[in-house]
Amino acid sequence: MELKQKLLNIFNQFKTDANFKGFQTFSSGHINDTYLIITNSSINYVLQKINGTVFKKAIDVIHNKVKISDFLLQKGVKTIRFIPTNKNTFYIEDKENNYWNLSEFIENSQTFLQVNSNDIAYQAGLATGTFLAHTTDYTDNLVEVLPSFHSMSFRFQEFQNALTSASKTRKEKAIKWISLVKETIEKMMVIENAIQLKKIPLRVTHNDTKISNILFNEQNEAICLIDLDTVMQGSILFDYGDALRTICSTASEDETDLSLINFNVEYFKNYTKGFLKSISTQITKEELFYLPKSISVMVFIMGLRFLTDYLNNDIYYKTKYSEHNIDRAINQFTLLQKVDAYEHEINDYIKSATT
Ligand code: GN1
Ligand code: MG
Repeated sequence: MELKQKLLNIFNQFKTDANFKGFQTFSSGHINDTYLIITNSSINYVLQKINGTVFKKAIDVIHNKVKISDFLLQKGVKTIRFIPTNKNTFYIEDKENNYWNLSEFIENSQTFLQVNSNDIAYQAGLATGTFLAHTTDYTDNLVEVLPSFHSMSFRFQEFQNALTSASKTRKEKAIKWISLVKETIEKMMVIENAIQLKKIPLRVTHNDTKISNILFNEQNEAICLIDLDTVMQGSILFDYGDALRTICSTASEDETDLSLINFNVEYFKNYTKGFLKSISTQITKEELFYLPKSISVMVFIMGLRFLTDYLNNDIYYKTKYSEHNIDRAINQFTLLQKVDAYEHEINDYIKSATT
């Protein structure tokens, strides 16, 4: 069936007063398929197909999102609003067993793939901190839709499994980065170890705070976090580090010219300022202590995941060419070196901002 007809059919099963006029594809996500549905009414919509290979519990993903959205909306906090179906569920299952959900598109909004000003970095910090500050007292159950999502030991195990079955060609191509992972992994366990020792609490976290998942208005003020697919229990250190991973990189995740990749320390300071402002009353001393380390940990884990997918012949992330995953891994490992070079400045800034 033609895509337009398919989207129209799915859209019409949701409860709206609007008529489908057309659609646009959002292409920045690596997992799900997301479309802007343009209607004849004042509201347009975001229609999303959940990738069932990655998200085995697609219905739970949608339920988690709706629960968190309801919780925030009841508090008067701006977030995405989900639309029920004519059968009063929040998902449609199509003939190919894919699950779809619909939310309102927030008009006059924009997202960025990269940051280009201190103000945007600051606003992004406010948005992440605000989300975490408002979800910290959420007590209802959330399904762990992707178990061990940011667990370093789990990701390392997956990497080792991939190594045993990887093709010779791909292993050879990745040899330098495989060694880097093996040499660095122990150091990168620092946050997971602190969580296991119960030094770091688990809270509701977003788990995918890259800059393109933060919505801004036309004045470049942050509106809210979007892409609630991975909201589940986690550490705020994941969200802080993952956000800085994309906010401070001077190049996109897909950049292959490594000379363009650096760590923008001014964006780091501005993001941190906004983040700490919005979460100052909830963040613990221990969490503050581990904030600096979370940046390199999140950059590393993303490099590790891209590398693992390359060794697995690209079964997880969407790729546009055969070396795409290894290029992304090299990009992240290059960024890691840049982050390390700013270690002292990062430590000093966080210390001064919190004492
Ligand atoms: C994936 O699909 P998307 O673009 O929202 C991934 C994140 C990674 C991100 C890297 C469920 O997110 O963990 O940080 O790519 N999501 C999942 O860009 O694995
Ligand atoms: Mg995501």
